[in-house]
Amino acid sequence: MSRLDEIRNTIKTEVARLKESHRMEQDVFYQAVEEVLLSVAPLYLSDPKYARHNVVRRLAVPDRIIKFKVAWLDDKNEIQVNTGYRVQFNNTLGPYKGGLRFHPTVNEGVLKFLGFEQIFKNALTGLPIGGGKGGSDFDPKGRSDMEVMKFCSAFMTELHKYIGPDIDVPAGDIGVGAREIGYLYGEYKKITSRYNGVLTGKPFFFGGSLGRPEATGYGVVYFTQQMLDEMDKEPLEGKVCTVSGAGNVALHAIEKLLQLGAVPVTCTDSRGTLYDPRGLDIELLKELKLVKRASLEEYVKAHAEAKYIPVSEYPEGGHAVWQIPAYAAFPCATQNELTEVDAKALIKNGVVSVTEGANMPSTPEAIETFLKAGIAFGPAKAANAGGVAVSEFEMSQNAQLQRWSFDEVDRKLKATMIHICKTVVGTAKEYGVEGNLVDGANIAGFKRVADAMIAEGI
Ligand code: NDP
Ligand code: 2IT
Repeated sequence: MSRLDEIRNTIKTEVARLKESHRMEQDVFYQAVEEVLLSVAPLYLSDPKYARHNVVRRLAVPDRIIKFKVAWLDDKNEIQVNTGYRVQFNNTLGPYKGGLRFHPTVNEGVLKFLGFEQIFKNALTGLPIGGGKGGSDFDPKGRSDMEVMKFCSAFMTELHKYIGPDIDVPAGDIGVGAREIGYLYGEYKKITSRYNGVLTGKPFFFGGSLGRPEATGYGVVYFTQQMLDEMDKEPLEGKVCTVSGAGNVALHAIEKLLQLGAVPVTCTDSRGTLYDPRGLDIELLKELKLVKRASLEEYVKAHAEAKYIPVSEYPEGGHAVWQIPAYAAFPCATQNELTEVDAKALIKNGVVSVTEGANMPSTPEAIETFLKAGIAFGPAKAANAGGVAVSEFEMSQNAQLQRWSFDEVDRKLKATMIHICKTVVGTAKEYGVEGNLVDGANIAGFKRVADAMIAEGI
């Protein structure tokens, strides 16, 4: 083969790889779409108007996808280039609302799945917010504060054109916390000279809401308390719980579980699982993950009774965290992190409830396994809606130039989670799928958006 043919072959292989990865990118989006559409079949059966108005087609295509280049200078003065996105999915119920994710796995398909889920989650809160999501393939891990700041500034240089308090209001997600939101907001103000509620999850001293950092994790636990009550199961007090993730959602779920007298014994990061059978030391975890940004392995140095299981020792097709016996499980890391293998292990070990803190953490096979076994299963779009609900409270406070106390926010958050749980349980019953909160959440969220879309015309 000539050198020229060799080069052509390499190019062909690369194009095929790109094509395949583009196709696969969308898999996670269609996984989310299929789940919602299968759930809403009873609604379609009950009222032909949804088919007549072609609601599915109109909901499954985002209003627009904004994709842009983010060029920035790293600490070595070398030029780095990332891709930025904002998927403005649906604004029928209010301004586009949803987080920004900074993670190397971010691509259009991931953000479409997250934006699609966000429409129904936001609808379930009963608050006036539409659905959107954005982010970048930028990896904040190992980057200095200055590099994160420079990236955020470059990202906002483009994003500011498309957002606004009554247009689209981004917030945090994986890799985006108060630090990143602070830098993004600083740049937005510099460019626009506006001081408004364009982002939520802001640090408290420039307009953030008390209770927003805690909201998703606390909300997940409030939802679980209500779900167990509705399903006549024993409450969480004194019960062993397993949690995955070690970020914003996981740490605050662990904190609330400890406050209630439950015993959370695990958390995970991308490198491994930490298991402390006596119950986790939340102060140490916060110090390690939120301040030092260190590995969970460090925890064992202070608590010799704890065990660290690296990813290399995970079971085939599963994850160490879900092999540990628990009364209640809380997947709070990322999508598809709880597989059928994991679901079977949890059930074998007597799990009673599973609540999704992350977005779509359970695979479709795992969900089916839980539902068949009669496990109380709290789906993400209902159970983790506390974060976006308090984001909306932040928008309200900003619009009125007011500040609510932590207790007021927490009270409203709890009321919202109870309302969502009752709605989802009630909807499942009304549509003949009692106890199936996946269908209950999808039908209730879908119906609210679909009815409003129909009322708006084409
Ligand atoms: P953080 O960035 O604060 O934490 C994410 C955690 O998950 C980290 O411990 C991270 O480990 C781990 N993780 C991320 N990706 C992977 C992976 N591919 N494999 C294993 N572990 C991984 O994010 P959040 O806590 O904010 O978000 C967690 C989940 O909750 C996401 O699904 C998010 O969409 C969802 N969510 C977040 C809300 C919020 O308000 N923040 C609201 C509702 C849902 P490591 O540190 O090693 O990367
Ligand atoms: O997935 C989510 O709900 C979030 N990342 C929070 C979105 C928000 O706007 O607060």
